[in-house]
Amino acid sequence: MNDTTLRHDWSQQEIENLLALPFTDLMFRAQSIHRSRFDPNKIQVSTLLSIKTGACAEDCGYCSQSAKYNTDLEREKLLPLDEVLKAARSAKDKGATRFCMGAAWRNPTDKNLSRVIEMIQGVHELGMETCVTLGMLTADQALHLKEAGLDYYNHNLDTSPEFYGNVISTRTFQDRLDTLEHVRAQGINVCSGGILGMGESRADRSSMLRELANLPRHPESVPINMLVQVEGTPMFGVDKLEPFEFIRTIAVARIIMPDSYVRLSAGRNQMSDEMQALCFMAGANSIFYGERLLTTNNPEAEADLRLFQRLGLEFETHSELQATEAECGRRKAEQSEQNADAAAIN
Ligand code: SAM
Ligand code: DTB
Ligand code: SF4
Repeated sequence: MNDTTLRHDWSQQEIENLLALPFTDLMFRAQSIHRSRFDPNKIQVSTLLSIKTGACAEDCGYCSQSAKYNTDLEREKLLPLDEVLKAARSAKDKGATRFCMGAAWRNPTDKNLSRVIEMIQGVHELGMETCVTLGMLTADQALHLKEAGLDYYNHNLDTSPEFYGNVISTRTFQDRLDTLEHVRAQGINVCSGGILGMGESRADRSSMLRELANLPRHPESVPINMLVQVEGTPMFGVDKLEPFEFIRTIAVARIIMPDSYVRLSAGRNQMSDEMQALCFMAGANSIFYGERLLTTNNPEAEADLRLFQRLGLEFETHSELQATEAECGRRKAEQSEQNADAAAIN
């Protein structure tokens, strides 16, 4: 077995050992793996849009959109199709290759899902990849999304199973795994990661990464969010995570999920340029681009362009993205076959 074999049997200790490596050793390992799989100077770019904002029934302790907390947020009903397509066109013109639509739902109703399906089809026709994040899905709803041509479904594990109860009480960790299973069963690409800086321990960060890497197939996209502290939520004012610990976690995600895009997700607006550069060196190769995430601010597009220019980084084009996805998919399929053969022999 070499450093780039896709493994699904990581132990907690192995991951904690990686996180504890001397920083330069960890970065070197992550960067070496990154270079063996990806062009290290290309970054995949997605743009986010909140298609339904606020008044969510869940109690996620970090979230501005939960109806349980008083967060000074304007609620919005599901956006009309033309408004969504206008935003997608503008994102495409600015160089985004994927358009991600987020809705503050515990789960979509079938009626709402059909409206989202029109959005997915419209964005797809513009020549962009599509991603939606709508909360929990049934197997049947995942099938409808697949039939609509959805490329990615985002559903984060958020944190470790051990820390989960400190963050959310209205749905379980297992609920999340079930939704991911429905998405995977339909052959939709999985986007799943979590949030750091919620007061969790290093053991929790290891455990979350272990859960992600030990899924039957690694998520194609792994967003690592730094908590954006929102006034009025229970997580507001929690001790900030040490920046190097965040970078280490990105590096370990890169090492244990070598064929996945690792997204430096929420929280970039609170990071220095130097910290972001270290995240890219640690193997992050995807970002959200555009002034707004869902309800909070992201760096200005101009500022990102300047940073990219200073670092010699380029946006990955649509055709480059598709070629990389095909290559990563081929390796994953090959590996699954090898794993099945090995299991049959044992
Ligand atoms: N309601 C859907 C759900 O929870 O699955 C979709 C939208 S939800 C906002 C998507 C993800 O954004 C969450 O799972 C969480 O990981 C991330 N997120 C939300 N608020 C955040 C914050 N304040 N800081 C960092 N990440 C956040
Ligand atoms: C993900 O992991 N991060 C994005 C996306 N998936 C949907 C959301 C970040 C939200 C940050 C807080 C906000 O803007 O409300
Ligand atoms: Fe609702 Fe999603 Fe926010 Fe949780 S993270 S409160 S499910 S919008």
